[in-house]
Amino acid sequence: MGQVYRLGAPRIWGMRLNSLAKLTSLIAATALAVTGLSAAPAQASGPIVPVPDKQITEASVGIQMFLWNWDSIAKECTNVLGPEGIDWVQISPPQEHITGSTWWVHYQPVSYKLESDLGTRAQFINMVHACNRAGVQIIADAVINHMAASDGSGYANTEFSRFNYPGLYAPNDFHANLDPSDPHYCADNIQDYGDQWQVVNCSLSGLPDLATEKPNVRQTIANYLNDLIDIGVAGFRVDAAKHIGAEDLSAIKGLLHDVNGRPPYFGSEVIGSSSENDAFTPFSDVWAWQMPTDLVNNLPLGMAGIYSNRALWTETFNDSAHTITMVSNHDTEHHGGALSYKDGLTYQLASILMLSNSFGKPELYTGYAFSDDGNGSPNYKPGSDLYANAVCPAGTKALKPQASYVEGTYICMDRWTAIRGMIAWRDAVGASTIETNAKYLKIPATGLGRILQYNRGIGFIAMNPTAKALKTTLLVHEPKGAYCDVISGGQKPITSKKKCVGTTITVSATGRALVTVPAKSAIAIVKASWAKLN
Ligand code: AAO
Repeated sequence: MGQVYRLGAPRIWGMRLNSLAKLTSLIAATALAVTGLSAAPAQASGPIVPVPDKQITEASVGIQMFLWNWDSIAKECTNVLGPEGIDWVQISPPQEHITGSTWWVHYQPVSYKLESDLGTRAQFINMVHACNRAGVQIIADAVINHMAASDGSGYANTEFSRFNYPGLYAPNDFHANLDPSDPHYCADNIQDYGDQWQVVNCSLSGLPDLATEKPNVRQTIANYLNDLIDIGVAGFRVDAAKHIGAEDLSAIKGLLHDVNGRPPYFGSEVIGSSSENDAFTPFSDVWAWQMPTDLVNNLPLGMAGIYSNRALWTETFNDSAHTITMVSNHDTEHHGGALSYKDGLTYQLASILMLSNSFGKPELYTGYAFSDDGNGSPNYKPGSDLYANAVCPAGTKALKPQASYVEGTYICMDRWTAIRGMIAWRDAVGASTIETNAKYLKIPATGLGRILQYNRGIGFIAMNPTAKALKTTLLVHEPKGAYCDVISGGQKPITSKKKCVGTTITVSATGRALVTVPAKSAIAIVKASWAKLN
């Protein structure tokens, strides 16, 4: 993690490779616009700008950047995400969608053209290349369980009807139109989520369910995903994976091109218990669905509820090596059931807690300020049919959660000082686990007013969920010296004049420090030259 791939762009025939890449992209974009993108792209020797050659592990940090347009993500990768050590970005679905101003139009595909209100194919390619150059992998949200629930003309003018997508799918490629004697035939919506047959064969909320057991359907989906891989996408968040089913999804994965000599990364969206997710872990990661609920129910009340009976999250979830931890995602933020930017410092603290824990692969979430769930982003300009570039809060307002945001402003939590500091902290502690010896791990016994603290080898953290700063002496178990707190000091907590940017924490020869842990926040130190003064 944290490796930044800043290869100077090599020259070919006196032309910088990135200029050549743009030119090639444009030619490819034109060709695909003409062909309508239905043919399987040939396995190239690899994308023009290679995918950063690293795997997503527990030492990695990812972020979902919900409804950021491609140009804005490209800039953020170069200026912020790459330099601060973000390893992967989950982007919104890139394919053509139904028209409309709600955010969820993106979850109703009408073709696999990379033309959406988030950007053109050329802009998409440019983003992937910019992020790859910055060392940030792109994980695309792949909506492949279903198509659109209506008839009409799509964002890029593709004419479609609910069960007919010229060049891609005919009516009998959907479960609802199979012969009634077919074991996969289902013309209804899912009525009972406890019935696995319905979950896989019937429709999710009226969205026409693709017959992913059919070889031609699998191949059409694979052609789309291979197109993304050939551009330089590292992997996929598979939308509604639960409704595709593990058998069909792993078969589709088997049709995909390799990324850096390995199968592409897969994260399967299977909302529910760990046992429901078990079927997907042989070939993909899954999310820790109980975590947002735990955090929203317990964190505002104190650390005890989260940690006391949960043995550091390992009981409820799938194994750490296959679990993506989360505070929120676009569904929970909009439909409810999780902490969000509206919870200010508590939301930030939940993200700090997630980043500090050795369990799972953390994924941060950042979107835009909204007042009405259904209306989508106010950043969407109906006249232009496009998302404007993401605008983050300006100046010092960009550095921490704000009490309120103008509607449509992007939250940009990747720019918060504490989050930048914690990404660096996690990078430093790497794969080391939490010292569970009671000497190193202090779990609050009950309720408010107690600090959760633990040591992860070369790093120590203490978190205070209460609304009051707590001044106390803590046994941090780090060597004597002056440390610069990364929560208040960020990714580079030492100034050029060898002073702390934020709080200085002095550790005694016995490993103790008198600290003030700010309200709804934390202190975190690392035994490394970039964060320790002496
Ligand atoms: C829109 C309209 C609909 C309309 C539809 C078609 O809102 O009224 O019928 O168009 O015209 C997004 C939006 C939808 C939108 C859709 C299409 O969220 O509002 O529908 O685009 O435009 C289930 C799925 C899961 C899905 C989730 C929303 O399993 O895959 O519903 N998420 C993804 C995306 C999502 C997207 C789609 C899929 C569709 O992330 O953004 O929809 O592409 C239980 C079930 C879950 C179920 C949840 C929520 O979960 O088990 O399977 O998710 O309920 O309904 C505990 C329990 C767990 C429970 C959970 C939540 O964790 O253990 O079982 O609590 O209650």
